[in-house]
Amino acid sequence: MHLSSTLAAAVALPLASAQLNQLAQKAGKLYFGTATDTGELTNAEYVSILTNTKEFGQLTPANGMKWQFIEPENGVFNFTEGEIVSNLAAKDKQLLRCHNLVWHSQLAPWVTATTWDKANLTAMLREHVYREASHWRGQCYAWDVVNEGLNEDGTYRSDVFYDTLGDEYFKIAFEEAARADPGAKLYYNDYNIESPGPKSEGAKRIVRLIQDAGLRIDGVGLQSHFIVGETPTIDQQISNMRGFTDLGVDVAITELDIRLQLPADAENLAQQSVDYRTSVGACMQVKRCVGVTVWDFYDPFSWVPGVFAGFGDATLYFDNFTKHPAYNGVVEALTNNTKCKPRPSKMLKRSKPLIV
Ligand code: 9MR
Repeated sequence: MHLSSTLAAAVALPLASAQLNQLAQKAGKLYFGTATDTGELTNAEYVSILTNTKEFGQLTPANGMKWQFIEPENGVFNFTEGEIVSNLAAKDKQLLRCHNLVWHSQLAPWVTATTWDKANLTAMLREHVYREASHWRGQCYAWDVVNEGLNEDGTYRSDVFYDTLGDEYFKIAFEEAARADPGAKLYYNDYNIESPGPKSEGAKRIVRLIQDAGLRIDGVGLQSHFIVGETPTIDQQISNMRGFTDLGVDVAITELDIRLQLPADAENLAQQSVDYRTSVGACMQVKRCVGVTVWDFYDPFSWVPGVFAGFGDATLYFDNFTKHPAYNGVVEALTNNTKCKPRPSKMLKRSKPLIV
């Protein structure tokens, strides 16, 4: 190769070969990761990207650790489905976000079919959380201990756990998870808590509930299932994250995807790129935002088209494995915001001068 073309290639290399986990770690984050699911692992091209630790340093099983798989009958535990992704992560030394211990959805039918009282539901819940979390002891970087326990107005969601135990069920779940796996970071995880508002306030109330009970909560997971053109602004996302970190917990973007109204065109893909850059950029600006997880990275494996008619193309890779423009939006966020902007000092807000 001629020297000048070698040089040109070398100059072009950083962006062309930029890979997300590598860039995230270089910028001081713990990981850039993705959700994945067992049925997807027969696609060789998909798996080669999934297991490339320069691209993804963290995996979340999208389904395999949910109650319906783990305890399909009362007292009968089966970890096989969850182990497929946890073993894959271990093989390639990827961090594992474990998802989830308590959720109103994807429960085993017997849980909702049983009539519970406080005593027997407490015992059953303790057993479920302890057995599941201790099974993966030492393997989970983080556990989503309770998932989606809030209504949109910030009040607690009515479900089998809340209706019988009230907010006590959060404490039970966090207490057992901490006992079962002292090394795992324990998270509350939800959607629509990515900008300030009543639901985000509800999530803060949960953090304080656990802390005031003398129990451990380490983080809040911001799912971040967004719509192109409707993503909260970077300032909203940053101030929201700081609302949580001010309580002494970490935050993470745990399920990022940004769906567009099909068909994709130059305009909505360009906006999607801006929107991905905004969310990842917010995490970059907040020191205790530990990392970003996308809710799968390949359009055919996204949950979006099955749930939102007319919407899709929410991830970073198209059907043919070419990258969305949004991939570069993420790269820009990971490379341009490597330093955390200093926060305005609390001292400046003092009304009276400090007497020394
Ligand atoms: O990606 C998951 C999909 O395969 C399941 O069908 C769906 C069932 O509710 O759950 C999806 O994952 C959800 C996650 O567990 C919690 N937050 C919302 C996610 C998307 O629905």
